[in-house]
Amino acid sequence: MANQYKFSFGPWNIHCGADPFGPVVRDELSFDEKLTFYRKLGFEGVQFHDDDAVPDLNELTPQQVANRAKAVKKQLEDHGLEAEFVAPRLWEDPRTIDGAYTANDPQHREYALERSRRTIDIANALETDLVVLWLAREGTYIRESKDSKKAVDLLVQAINAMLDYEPHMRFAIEPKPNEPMDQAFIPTTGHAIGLAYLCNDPSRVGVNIESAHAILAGLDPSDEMGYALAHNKLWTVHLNDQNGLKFDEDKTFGSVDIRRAFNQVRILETYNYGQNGEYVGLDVKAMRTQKSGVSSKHLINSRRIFLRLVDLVRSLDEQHTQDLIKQRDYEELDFVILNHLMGG
Ligand code: 3MF
Ligand code: MG
Repeated sequence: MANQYKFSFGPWNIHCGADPFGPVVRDELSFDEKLTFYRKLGFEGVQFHDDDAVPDLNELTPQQVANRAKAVKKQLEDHGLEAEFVAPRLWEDPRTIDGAYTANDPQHREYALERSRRTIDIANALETDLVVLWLAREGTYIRESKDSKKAVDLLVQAINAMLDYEPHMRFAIEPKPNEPMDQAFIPTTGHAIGLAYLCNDPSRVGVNIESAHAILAGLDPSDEMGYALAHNKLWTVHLNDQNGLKFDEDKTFGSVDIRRAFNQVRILETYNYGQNGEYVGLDVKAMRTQKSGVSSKHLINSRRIFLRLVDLVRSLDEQHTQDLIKQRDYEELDFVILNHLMGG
């Protein structure tokens, strides 16, 4: 049976184009307006930051947070959508300036944990069993400011506390080597999976692999996916593209290196990614130059490119490929792949 893929994105992927050097350039859409886009664009899963679901949650009691999240669950149902995951937004509060779970101030670490408990409550109310941990500020601007051995111990303690808090929840770490930090403590898939095995219930700790994050670490995203698949820990993906080592660009999937994108789709397809309900998540950003009204093309195009690449994976002459591997004729294999990608 050929794989059927389900697609997801987060409300932050429809945005008004502000960057660190300039203000918004497009109309801001409300959360409810954004929800109307999903089905139209071919998506059924919504990825959430905790405060995408419950704005200003720090001002609310845990019961109020859960009640508001339940109302969002109803909103999703009205649109024929489901929540894929919820992620704690641990990088904007003054108490996470020096990191969240690895902050040097114990009160700030306690804030991060309490906030994460609310994230888990929201995930329960939205009826998803997946929390994504993008460890945005768990790292350093200068090496001497934190102890990297202690940082790993603190991350394990924090994840253990979350595992204890909700015995059904799974946690997918989203590694990224830099930005906003100079050096992140969990920069790659290998680091994330190593961390998973240090936790009390490794079967509930996996990864979310983002193409651009792997590229920023100088790695091939499809190899990172293969590594996670070998550990049964690839629970979601953030597909996009990245043009070299610069700021995190979140470009349309395949737009920089179509062969690199092909190989990501190929490994997902080969190992039946999605068979346990995993989504194809697209963490892409529209260019600042795009006008209001046409600012969701990056999403529709990323999905189209993914599906075109699925067709190319399926139509590749596997027998021929295997014969060339047997003969060790990798020059010819190189040509066969390029020719296939060029429609040959
Ligand atoms: C940063 C990211 C984040 C995460 C998101 C969900 C804003 O580079 O990729 O997107 O994906 O926070 O975990
Ligand atoms: Mg991401």
